[in-house]
Amino acid sequence: MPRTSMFRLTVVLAVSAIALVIAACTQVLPERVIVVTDPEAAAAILEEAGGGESAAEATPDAAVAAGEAAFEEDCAVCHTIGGGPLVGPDLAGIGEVHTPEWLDNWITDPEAFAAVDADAAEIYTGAMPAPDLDAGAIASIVAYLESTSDVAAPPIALEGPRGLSTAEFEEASDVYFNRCAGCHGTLRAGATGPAIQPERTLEIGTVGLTTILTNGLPGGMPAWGEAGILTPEEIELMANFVQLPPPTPPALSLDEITESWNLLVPVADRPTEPQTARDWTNFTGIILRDAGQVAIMDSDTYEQVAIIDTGFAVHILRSSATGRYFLAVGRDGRVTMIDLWTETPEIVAQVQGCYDARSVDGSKFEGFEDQYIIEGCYWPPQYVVYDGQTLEPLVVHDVLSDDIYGDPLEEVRVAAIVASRFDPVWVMGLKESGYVAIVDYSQPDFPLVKKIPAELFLHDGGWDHTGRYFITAANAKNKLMVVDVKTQELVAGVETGETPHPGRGANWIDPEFGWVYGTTHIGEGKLTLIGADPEGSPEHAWKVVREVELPGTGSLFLKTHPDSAWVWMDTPLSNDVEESHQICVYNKETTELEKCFPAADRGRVVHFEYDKTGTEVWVSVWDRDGQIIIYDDATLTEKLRIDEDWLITPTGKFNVFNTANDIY
Ligand code: DHE
Repeated sequence: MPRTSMFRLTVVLAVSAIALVIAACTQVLPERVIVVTDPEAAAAILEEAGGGESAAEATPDAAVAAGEAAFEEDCAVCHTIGGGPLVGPDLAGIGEVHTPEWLDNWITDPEAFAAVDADAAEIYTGAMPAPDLDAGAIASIVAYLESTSDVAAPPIALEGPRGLSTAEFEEASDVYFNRCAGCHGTLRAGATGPAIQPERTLEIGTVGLTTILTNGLPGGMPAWGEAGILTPEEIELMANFVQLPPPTPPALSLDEITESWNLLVPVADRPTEPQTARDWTNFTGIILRDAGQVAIMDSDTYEQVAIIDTGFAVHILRSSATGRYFLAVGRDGRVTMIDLWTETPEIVAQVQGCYDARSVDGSKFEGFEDQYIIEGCYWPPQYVVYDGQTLEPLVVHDVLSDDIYGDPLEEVRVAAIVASRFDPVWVMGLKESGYVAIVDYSQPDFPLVKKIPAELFLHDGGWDHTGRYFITAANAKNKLMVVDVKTQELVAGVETGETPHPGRGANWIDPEFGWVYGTTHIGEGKLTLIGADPEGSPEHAWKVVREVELPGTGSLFLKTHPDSAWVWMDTPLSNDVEESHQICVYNKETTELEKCFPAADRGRVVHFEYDKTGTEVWVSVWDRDGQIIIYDDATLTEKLRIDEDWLITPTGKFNVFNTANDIY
């Protein structure tokens, strides 16, 4: 029970407000709470949660000293005592608000305690984790908190942002575009990350925002400051910028897109057969993200065949249906078409259809190979269709609409796009509105012919093994959504774990469940397999059939090959440096994790691609001083490490044969 009601009210309000803000930051909604009034039930739940011990066995002074050390080690990242709020509230005087027993139960397991205690339920948001500490350590922290009861918390300053000069505003807009917009949205309305419009950010305040930007948050918000990516000055700038109303970037019309179109080599001037003696179908394109380049490698000889200046931060490569052209799309919305039939691969056309984009693909249906190209925009909310040989812009279509629940939107981003082999259609995920949309390229004007309600915040995804089902992550909803493109219906939404991120995913045959589709997760260390064999194993189709624990969170990509015994997985977004260097390999036959091993001493080890024969796996060391490591797939041993100056921030890799044929 509260000891000082006035004080309690102040602190609880502050705690609640900050806790709500944290919930907003991590997109964890306040839990729905059942208040248990039966003391025995409460005791049982707490017992199960490991709580219930309330006193340190050491002498009071020793307990306080031990508690202070434990607090510094485990709590001070989020809390101060008298230093003002960080990610969590200032705990000055908390001993006046709650009894030691209450604090002990709360620290031991906030979630379990919130289920049985009304005061805990009031402030529980899901943001505070149960610490990995034994009962004695928790009791000593409580003793320390009690000992600081006379420390006064400074008043919480809700000053609002400082004014920014035009130059500062522009600089902040650039940083936001490069670092933040992908997850939080151009208009900051949220998607993979939470909404960070002024109504939220003003509540968090400059100090809170600075702390979050510096230290990150559980669930995927990077520690921009700790990681050395943003300087303290940039963090201060961004903490102020995000409290101001977001600027709305302009539209981009078909005429403007056409103005940007640059046909460097007309079709008549291109070779009619390959001019290279190399097997160009076994070329692998490597994105050199921060160099604004794509390297083309000969995967037979490991030689670098060309370095192409594509421009700003290429995100993905896709191969045209015949494989002849690599299509690169940059964050700045520029599409680059690279011809692989020339003696040395070269750019034949470029165009900018968006200010911000992540996806591109070609037409793959029989009779339409290499005829059309689609680009999906993050901003403006539109897709653009181009001629498949020249990149001449043909049409622009708006995708802005209400979301699947009827709520109005100002921003809808085109996320993953796949090209069907069974129909003349592209299938794309519309992030904010939650629709899977189908574009028919056999019709004049390339209309969006169907919008299938799926789930909000669609992100990445790919085909099942048959190419009939499009499986896409609603990653902020922890689900994979499955759409039958033949019937144009949603067939399932499957909860797989915290923030699934399949990339294009991986398809293989499980010894017990038949065909499965796998995803790893950004938010937890787990490989999840869902049944993907509705004909051979209908009882397991689109259900979780296996979960395999992985050491380390922050996985982005997994990959396999029909002839491989393994599934390769990365964990580049782990906040643990060692884990961000590791590779984990799953054994398809034993259905167990075969091994995890460190692959590099720097950067982040990310994204896999096989060579055409499916016998070698290429992995990137994503660093200014980057590397490509090539493993023998049969033995899982390193075959070659390419460590050359031109390997600046290698990220995605795309083998022509595998990409053109959707082998993953
Ligand atoms: Fe990606 C795929 C969006 C961050 C490397 N990324 C995709 C796709 C989307 C997407 C929608 C699917 C395209 C398709 O299939 O048509 N990515 C986003 C983001 O919004 C996000 C979270 C933040 C951002 O601002 O971009 C983001 N992505 C990253 C990275 O940080 C990575 C590792 C490096 C980078 O370039 O920024 C990265 N994304 C990739 C790669 C793919 C990808 C390599 C393709 C995987 C494949 O095998 O197909």
